Amino acid sequence: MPYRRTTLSKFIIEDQRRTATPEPGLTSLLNDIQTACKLIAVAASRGAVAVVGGVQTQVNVQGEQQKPLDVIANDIMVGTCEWGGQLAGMVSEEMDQPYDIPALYPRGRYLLVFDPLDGSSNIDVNMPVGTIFSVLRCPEGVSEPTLEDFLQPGTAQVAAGYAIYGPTAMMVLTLGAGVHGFTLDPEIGAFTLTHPGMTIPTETREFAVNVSNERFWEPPVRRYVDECIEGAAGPRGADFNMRWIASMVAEVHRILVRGGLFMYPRDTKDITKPGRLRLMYEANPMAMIMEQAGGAASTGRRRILEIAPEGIHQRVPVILGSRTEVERLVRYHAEYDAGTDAPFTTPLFNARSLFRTA
Ligand code: AFP
Repeated sequence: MPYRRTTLSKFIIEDQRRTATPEPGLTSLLNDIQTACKLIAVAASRGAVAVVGGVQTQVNVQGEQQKPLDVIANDIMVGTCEWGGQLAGMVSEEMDQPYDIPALYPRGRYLLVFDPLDGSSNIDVNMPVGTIFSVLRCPEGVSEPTLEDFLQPGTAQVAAGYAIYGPTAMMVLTLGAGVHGFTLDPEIGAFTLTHPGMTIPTETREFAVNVSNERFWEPPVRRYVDECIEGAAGPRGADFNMRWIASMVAEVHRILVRGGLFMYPRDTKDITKPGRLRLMYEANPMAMIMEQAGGAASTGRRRILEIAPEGIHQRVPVILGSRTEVERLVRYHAEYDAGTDAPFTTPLFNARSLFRTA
């Protein structure tokens, strides 16, 4: 009976009743975020029939040329969440500096950090994109947050989640007690609980990485990918499958549903960037979701959630997904750093290790 379904709004209210430490205002903020995601879902679904003429795009703070939908999605997130009285400030991938809540609106006790449209290079080819968000507490007594007030580790997140705009629009959310998925029911315009208690299989035979960057990777990453590609004939003794959608939200969602490993590791392609993905509004929210679902998220050397941010647009290496595979990669990095990693050879990428080169 569809009217018996639990909507996201009902779920959040009931969750707050259950928790020993309710977060006043969080329900209202999360409802504003879901409204924004519904609006972005409509904008994304309209594609080329939505005349987006007149949308001013520019090269953003990331050095990336914005798509019109990047701008539209950012405007929707800001305009939907700024007025409710729950936020003291916002940070977006699309805005150089933190966004101050206009004086005409009351300020609240939370900070919202988000990537309004992740995977936007997929928009023109009609592939899945998404919105990623992270909710932090504004420091006690602060109503005019500075940039430094946003620089909190991922362990400080109150809530984290994403919306994925694919064949169906879904929201996946964690409030610190598990991960739950909600599917947008277009007939009633509500996200309804369809995936309660999502957990990631600890084992997997599927990995996702942009292999075109192989020559820029560190040896432990090459070792891991080489072994996956060697499959049953190699040290892993099993064949692996590979995926790469170039949309982190889609990769993470697939991993939540069936397990897997996703990584955008450190590479030397641009030595000024320690990774491609941003800590505050991509790595941290996804890392919280991974851990809450029984997975793991690491830079290869550090638990992502424990990193002390140095900048709101800071980039980090990201390795996340099924716990045993993340732990294997962490071990490979440790062995490499200690100079004890085993020699490995593979006909695919030639022989490379600390001990042999070819
Ligand atoms: P865009 O939002 O610029 O498309 O970047 C998406 C992303 O940050 C992440 O979602 C993908 O996993 C990754 O970049 C894809 O990077 P490559 O284009 O280098 O494969």
